[in-house]
Amino acid sequence: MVGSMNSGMVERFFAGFDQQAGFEHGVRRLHATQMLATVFDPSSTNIFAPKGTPAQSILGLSVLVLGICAGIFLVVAGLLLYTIIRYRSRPGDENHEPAQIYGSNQVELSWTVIPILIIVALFLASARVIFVTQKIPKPATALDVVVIGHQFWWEYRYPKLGIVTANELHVPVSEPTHPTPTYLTMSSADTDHSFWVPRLAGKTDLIPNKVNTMWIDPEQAGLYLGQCAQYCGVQHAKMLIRVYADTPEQFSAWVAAQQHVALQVPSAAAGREVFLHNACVNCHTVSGTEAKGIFGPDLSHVASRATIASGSVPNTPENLRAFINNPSDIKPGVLMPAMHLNDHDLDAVTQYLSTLR
Ligand code: HEC
Ligand SMILES: [Cu+2]
Repeated sequence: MVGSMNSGMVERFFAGFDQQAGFEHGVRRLHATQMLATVFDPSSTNIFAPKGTPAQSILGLSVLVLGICAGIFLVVAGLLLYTIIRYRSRPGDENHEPAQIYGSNQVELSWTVIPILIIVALFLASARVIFVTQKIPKPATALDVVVIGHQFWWEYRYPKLGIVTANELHVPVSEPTHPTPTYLTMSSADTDHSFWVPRLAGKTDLIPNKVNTMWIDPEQAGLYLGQCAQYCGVQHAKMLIRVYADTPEQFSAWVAAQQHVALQVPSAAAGREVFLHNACVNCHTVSGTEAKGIFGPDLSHVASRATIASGSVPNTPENLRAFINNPSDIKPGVLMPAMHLNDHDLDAVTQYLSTLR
């Protein structure tokens, strides 16, 4: 079936799925034969390639459920096929009524009791995975991160480290011999969101006035992609998640850089003035300045992020400028207004933000 689809169709079909992975690998042209490769691409959001304990146990459960369902399918479809062939209408059957059967305790009991047993087994298996995942004691080496969902971006706070950042979550890789899982304490500033990084764990909803928790323990360094999995408004689709599992050295370097007060590069003084004299300061924080807004992402280290606007576009000077000029061009429905800066101010503020490493 796949082979008969023309490759243009396949490309268009997968262009959406591959948008995020595209940043890392350059734009790829997919052909029918590459389709499977894409599905199993390690950087994709493939639920069949878990790299963390919760995702691993969910996969185990999924395989069990899929196995049981496949068994049921084979039995039902097999009986159906057998009946269709064995009892099909044959020449000479026209004037002949089949035997009329009313009620059979044996058959009725079996088709009531067997499904109940199957449901109970599936229920117990699911409950076990949920309880085991939630019960695992939190090691003293665990990292705590507060996650706040916003329309349409993620706020990450590391209370013990004094770090506030957005959209790109950095966590240490968790070696089985020296587990350093990350515990996420989650809530929402506005509406319901859902944090889902399929290769690391299941979904957890972020609900206003309620605190939910989950943990992740990526066993391999690298980038894990995810997505807000609860429709939260117009730009829900561009509320992407990027989890960077850093080696211990990378992680301490990242922490040290984030703990620094935002740089004040002399050559960016003009852009800093533009930023500080516009409404930007009401919505954004830049540490060490009077910009203390909390409605939008913290920009103290915005240049250290690989993407802007919650993973929508790579963080290049062109994209940064285009976004500040008219955020809706990149993210229609975004809650940052177009600030109508003139070209000179736009260039200056872009240059300033590019220095905030
Ligand atoms: C009314 C509040 C508001 C004002 C004013 C505002 N912003 Fe924003 N800004 C936001 C919100 C909300 C976002 C998050 C957009 C998203 O990704 O959905 C954002 C995102 C950004 C981002 C992307 C950050 C990231 O990490 O993804 C940059 C850069 C930015 N704003 C710069 C500016 C500049 C420069 C100004 C002033 C010229 C400004 N903003 C004015 C609310 C505001
Ligand atoms: Cu959302």
